[in-house]
Amino acid sequence: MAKEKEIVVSGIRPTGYLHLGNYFGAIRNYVRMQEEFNCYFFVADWHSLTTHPDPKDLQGNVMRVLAENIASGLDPEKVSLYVQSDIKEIAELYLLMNNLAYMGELEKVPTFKDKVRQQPDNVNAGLLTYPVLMSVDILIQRAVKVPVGKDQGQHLEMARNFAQRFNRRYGQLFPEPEAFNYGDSLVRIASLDGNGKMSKSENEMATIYLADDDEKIRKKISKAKTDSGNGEPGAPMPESVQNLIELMKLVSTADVVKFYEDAWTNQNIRFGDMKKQLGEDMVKFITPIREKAAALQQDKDFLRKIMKAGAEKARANAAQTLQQAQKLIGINYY
Ligand code: AQP
Repeated sequence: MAKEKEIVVSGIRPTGYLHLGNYFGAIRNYVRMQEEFNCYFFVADWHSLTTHPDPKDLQGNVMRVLAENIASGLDPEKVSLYVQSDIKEIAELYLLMNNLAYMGELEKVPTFKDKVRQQPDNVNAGLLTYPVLMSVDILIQRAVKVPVGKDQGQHLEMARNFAQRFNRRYGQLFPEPEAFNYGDSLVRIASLDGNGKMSKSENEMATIYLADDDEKIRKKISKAKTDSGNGEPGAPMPESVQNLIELMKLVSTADVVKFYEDAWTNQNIRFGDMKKQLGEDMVKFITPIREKAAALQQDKDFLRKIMKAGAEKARANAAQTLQQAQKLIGINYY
């Protein structure tokens, strides 16, 4: 009998336009994984509610995330592509799991502490229990691998803790999921202004979106932070230059990368030329994805059909897990 494929889960919040961080941290791995694994990929609409998105924007954002994933190479025939809120079983397991999550550990999560700093007037309970919901998204499908960027590493550790805690208290049910990336380490795409990572909700000019047009891509890269000169001989490459080289490694040819790395070492790097080259290579990379995503968004019925089919498969699998969890906890009266 053929060996059963390992289960993979990952989600993206519909909080704005997808960007290079989402692509290289998450989607690129999804596309490769769809060939080898049993994949569940979802749009995390419940997760986006912590920041109170305008109800009239939400649907368009969900559709765009679906379209951009498909345009990036995800095949809805091979994976189950769904929207989180279509899987009501997640909400029930989240309620159950919240009883195994402790205030102290939730308050210590760095992303929670960041949000408290960024939005002190909106420190809601959903924000605090975000890692519990995220863990349930993964555990309910009994996933063992989770393709995510580096920013999510700690949340994965929490998912393993909750799985262990449940298994110890009630009996073995959940495998312990691991963060996954095809390279040696998890990816982090830095923001172009050198402040933190590219992200949907922050500094538009420092983040390259999959929906950006050619001119915008060129302009953003031309304004990226670089050092003013070549630095002292033998000086280590500053982070801002390293970040551009890292982007080049993702979209340019090996020759181009080597040319600019050598130019830095030989102290004759010209940042203007480097950014122009990177701008052109980035345009070539993004244009086909942007165009395909735009066309897909014109066909809402097609996207709805995909979300519905994805949800059916994801619900069937989630319902089995929830039933077992209820039984282990003792909530099985009939
Ligand atoms: N810069 C990044 N580098 C590598 N991976 C990244 N991811 C996000 N940013 C980077 C990965 O993308 C997946 C979806 O995560 P998300 O929906 O939380 O994306 P976001 O852009 O971080 O979202 P927001 O709404 O802008 O959130 P904030 O600003 O709060 O971070 C994940 O796999 C993530 O690792």
